[in-house]
Amino acid sequence: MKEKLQNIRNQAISLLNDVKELKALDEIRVEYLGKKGQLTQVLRGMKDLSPEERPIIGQLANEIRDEIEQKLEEVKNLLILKEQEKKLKEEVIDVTMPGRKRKTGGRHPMNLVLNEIVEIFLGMGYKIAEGPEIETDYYNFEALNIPKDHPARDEQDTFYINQEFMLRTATSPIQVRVMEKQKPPVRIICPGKVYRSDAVDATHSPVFHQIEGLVVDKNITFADLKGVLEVFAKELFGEKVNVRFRPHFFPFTEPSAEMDVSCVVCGGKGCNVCKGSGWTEILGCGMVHPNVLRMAGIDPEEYTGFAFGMGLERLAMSKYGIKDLRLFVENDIRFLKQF
Ligand code: 2NM
Repeated sequence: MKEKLQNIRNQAISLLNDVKELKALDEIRVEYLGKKGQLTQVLRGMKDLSPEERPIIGQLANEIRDEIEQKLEEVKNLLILKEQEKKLKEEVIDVTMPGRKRKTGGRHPMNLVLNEIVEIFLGMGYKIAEGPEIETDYYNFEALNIPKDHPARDEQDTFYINQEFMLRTATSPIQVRVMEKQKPPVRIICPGKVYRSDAVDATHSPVFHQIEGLVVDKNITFADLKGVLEVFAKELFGEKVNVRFRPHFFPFTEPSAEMDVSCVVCGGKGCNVCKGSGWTEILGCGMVHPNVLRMAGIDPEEYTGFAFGMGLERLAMSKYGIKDLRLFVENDIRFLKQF
C-alpha cells in the first residue's frame, strides 16, 4: 500500500511538473484528489489494514495529499504569472511613438462667406427666413411686379416644371411670403439656392446661392439702405473699403441701384481683376416697389422698405481670389484644403 501511495504521488508530481495550461490543473486535481480520485480510492482500502499499519499509512496519505495540494497551488500561481507576462508583452505600448495624424475636414469657402454675412446681419437684428425651391409663378414673378412680358420670365432663364411651377430664380419669393404673414417691422435675410437656365462657364452656373435682405417699417428711406449696406461692406471686406451706388433698374424696387466696393485686389487703383475700373459690383438693391408691398397686404402709404440681393459665388470669388466657380462644386481636395 505504501508503494501504491508513492506511485500515485510520483505520477501526480510528474504530471504537475509538465503541465502547461491552467485548464489541465483542474483535471489533475480531480484525477488524484477528487471523490473518485486515485488517492481517495486507496484510502478506502485502509479498513483492511492492521491497527498498527493504519496510522502510518494514514499519515503518509495525508502527507502525500498535502504535497500534491501544495504543488497544485504552486503550479497554478506559476501559470497565472506566465499568462500575465505573456499578455503584458503582447500589449506593450510605446508611449514615445508619435501619434497618428487625424485628417480633419474644413469649411467650404461658400459656407465661410455665408456664415460671415449671416453673422453680420444677425448682429444688426435681422432674422433668417427660408422657403421652398419650387415656386409658383405668383411668388417668383407676379408678386414681385415682374410683368408677363418681362425678359426674366423667358424660357431660357427659368427652369419651368409646368405651367404653374418653376425652380425659384431668386430668394425674393421667400420675402413675399414673409410680408404676407408678418406685420411690419420686418427685418430678414433669405439665404438659399436659386436656379437659372444658364450654360456653365467660369462665371455662370445653373445653380447658385443668393442672400437677399428685406427691411419694412415706418419711415424707412434710401438713407437707411445706404447706411446698412455700407456697414455691411466694411464688416465683410474691412474698414478701408469704399462703396458707391449706381442707379439701376429692377421691376420690384423703385428707385433701384447697384452697389460697388473698391476692388479687393488693387484697393481701387485699377487692375486686371476690376478691369482697370477700381470697383467691383457686389449687390443690387432698392426701395421696395409700392406694388410689391400692396400685393403682399402692406399699405405703401403707411410703410416703406428696402431690399437687396447678392450672389454668394461671386462674393466668395472676389474675397478669396477664385477665378472659376466650377471649383466650388468639384470637391477637389487640393482646392478645399486651402480654406
Ligand atoms: C435684388 C435687388 C433689389 C429684392 C426685392 C425683394 C422684395 F421681395 F422685397 F420685393 N426681395 N429682393 C431685391 C431688390 C433683390 O437682387 C439683386
